Amino acid sequence: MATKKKTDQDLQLDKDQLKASIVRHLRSTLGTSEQKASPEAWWKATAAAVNEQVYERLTRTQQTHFKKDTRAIHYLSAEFLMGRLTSNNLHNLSLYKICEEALGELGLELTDLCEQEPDMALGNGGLGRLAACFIDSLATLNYPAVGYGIHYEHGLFRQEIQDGRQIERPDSWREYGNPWEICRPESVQEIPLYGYVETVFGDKGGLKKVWHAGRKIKGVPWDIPVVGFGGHTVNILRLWESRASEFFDWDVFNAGGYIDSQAEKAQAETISKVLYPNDETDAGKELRLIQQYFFCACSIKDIMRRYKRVHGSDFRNFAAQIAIQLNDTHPTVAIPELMRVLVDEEDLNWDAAWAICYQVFSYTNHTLLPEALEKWSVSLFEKVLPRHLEIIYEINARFLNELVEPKWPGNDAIKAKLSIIEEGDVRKVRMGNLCVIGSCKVNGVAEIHSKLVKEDLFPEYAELWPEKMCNVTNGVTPRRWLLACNPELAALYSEVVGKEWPLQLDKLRSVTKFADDKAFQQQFMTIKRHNKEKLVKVIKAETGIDVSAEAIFDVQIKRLHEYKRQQLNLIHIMALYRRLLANPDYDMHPRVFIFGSKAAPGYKLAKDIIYAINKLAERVNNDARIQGKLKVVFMPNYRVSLAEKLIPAADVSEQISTAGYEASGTGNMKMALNGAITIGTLDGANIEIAEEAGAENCAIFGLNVDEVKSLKARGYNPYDFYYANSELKAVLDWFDTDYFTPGRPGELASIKRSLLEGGDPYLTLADFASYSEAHKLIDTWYRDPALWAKKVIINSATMGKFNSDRSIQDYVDRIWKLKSCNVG
Ligand code: CBF
Repeated sequence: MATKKKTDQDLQLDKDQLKASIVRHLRSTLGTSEQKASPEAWWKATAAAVNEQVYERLTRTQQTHFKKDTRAIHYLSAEFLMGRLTSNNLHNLSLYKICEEALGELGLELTDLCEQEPDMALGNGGLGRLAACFIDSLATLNYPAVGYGIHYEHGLFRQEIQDGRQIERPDSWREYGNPWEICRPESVQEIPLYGYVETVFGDKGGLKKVWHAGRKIKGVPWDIPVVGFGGHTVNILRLWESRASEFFDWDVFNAGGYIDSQAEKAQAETISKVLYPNDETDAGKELRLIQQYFFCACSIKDIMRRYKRVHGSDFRNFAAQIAIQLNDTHPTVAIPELMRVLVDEEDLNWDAAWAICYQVFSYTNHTLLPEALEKWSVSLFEKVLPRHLEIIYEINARFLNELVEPKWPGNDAIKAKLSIIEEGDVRKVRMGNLCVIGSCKVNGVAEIHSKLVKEDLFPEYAELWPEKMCNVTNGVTPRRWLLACNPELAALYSEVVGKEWPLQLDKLRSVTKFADDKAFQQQFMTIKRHNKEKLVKVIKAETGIDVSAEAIFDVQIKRLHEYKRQQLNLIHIMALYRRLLANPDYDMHPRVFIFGSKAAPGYKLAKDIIYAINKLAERVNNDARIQGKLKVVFMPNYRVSLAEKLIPAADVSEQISTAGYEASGTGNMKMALNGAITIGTLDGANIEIAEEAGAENCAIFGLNVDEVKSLKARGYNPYDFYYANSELKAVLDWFDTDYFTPGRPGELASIKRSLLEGGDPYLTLADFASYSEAHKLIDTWYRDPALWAKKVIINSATMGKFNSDRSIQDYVDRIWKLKSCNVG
């Protein structure tokens, strides 16, 4: 019997209904009582009550999408850094206030319950968090979309700091269950691996390839509903968990081989066991390639299943219905996989299959770092995915013969460069090249980055296909990164510009007219002060360090990497410390430098930098001589939920990468939106932030992209800067002493070595003097409260461009060509 579609109004709950639902779930879902329930049980009961709403809307969305048979985007990403979902879902369903009141009547604080939720840390950093913002925006804008990824049992490691050093601990985000995910056994997929390829005669007379797999792995889907703001559309994020095809081998088990019978199960489950904690290199090669293939193959099967449900084996509509975005090179193997399915399983001829593939895929590049453009050895590919290697050879041969040869006749050097196969002692498959060749669009993530992708990384491809290369500047969801994390500022904005700003962030621009208004400045800065006071308590609780909200809160939060230059921040703090020791009256406003950062476990220098920051912190924070003018805080276990506390409290946003290395950055957008001034290089999205806010409202310093290139071309010698700047020299020499590591001289010397003997590849010393000047400027500005307030208000009010809804609309207009689908 057909049921009537429920409207948003039918679904809306009031406080009493929500309260009753929470209590009912506490008893019937959690099996406990109001008297006995732990905070965790209350949180889960609240989530269960909210899920009643979520599921109704999810079903409604899926039925509408099915009925309308709409074109959809399938966002393939090895990482989704979702963070916590409770507050986000409540806000997006317009239930936050109602829930706060309902729980209040039960004697509970919603914010305390939210703290019970472990972060879903299925990503390393910017790339994974971007994917999370994008699926939020897709649902908000009512676009049919599915996110596809891996259901890692352990997300990014939990970082502990012991004696200043990073210790990695496993992250078990779902050890006690996660109320936001739904297992979908009805959509399990089976994936082949290893084995060999046989050529046989096909039914239609010609030759046909058959892949005889050596092993099969089961992919079990877990769906995380993605609630759009307003609650109209609820899309899904589908994450695949690996399991053995057969639970275990009964014969072996019965014969007494209890351990052996479990071996295959353990091996299969390893595939989705851990997220690789390194976003810049390809470690654990075989497992990593299998991970990538596993989730891509499961996703392609899922896409096929859904398509065939409506269209059967008629693939003429496939490219019109299906768009697939490759989030970096990690899901590249989806291209040969779709070719394999179309040619080998669906019997399409090569040209027809390629015409489909080419229209379906597009690729986003997120970095120019050569080590991040993945390459897999041909022999590994041949072992794990023998049929895919053949397909890649075929794609490559056709590309070189049909496109490269006519354009550059006889030019073997260009052929070698553009080939998917890198020749050499170890032949390799270049996934970046495969992505560009197999995608109809290739985009970078900020204007400057896209320009460099086009001109420096893939210039010949851009010559072949000028219309293929484009830019989509990143963005962040203002729902999580302002409405939810900074409620006071959100309320102020709603009062001044109306309640639409979470959807139309551009509306904030009208606030610039109050940038000079004393009363508004006062309101804005009072909110910042409250956020800083809250952070003071968090810092004390997490680190034991006392800081004052009077000080400037100077924040650098991001993965630890030499190109992001935490070491520049570090040596500048050391220089300030020296100035204060030399002259206790050195004129500066008190400053708290706050870091949050994880280093890849195998990245020794990055871990040394964390150690140095902590050792510097111990010394500086306990030195009475400097009268509290300088404090250094390293916040352990940086993650999304911690970012939500740090960002609203930041006065200064450190965005100090070597120009040309940070593709975009998104922390820069979040901090500016929450009223911080960027101290930054002309890199990534900093350039566009400065354009929006006005360069005079940012502290821009250092070499620009062209200057970096020309200094490198001239031959950069860090010793020139070391000898020319006595303060810099003194700071670097400090690393050799035991000043920060009493009794253990030289423990920090690796940092100095990397900056001098190591050649300082990221030009830290070259930018030191101008960085130091920019900090002086910040200090001067801060001491003029009206000037500071004006600048931070302008920064916050002009970040409308960096709404991830705008990014998604750009993807839709420039790449995906979707139509929004009215669900509610
Ligand atoms: O585009 C999202 C982010 O991706 C990275 O984190 C990445 O993993 N390559 C970049 O480093 C960031 O610049 C970028 O904002």
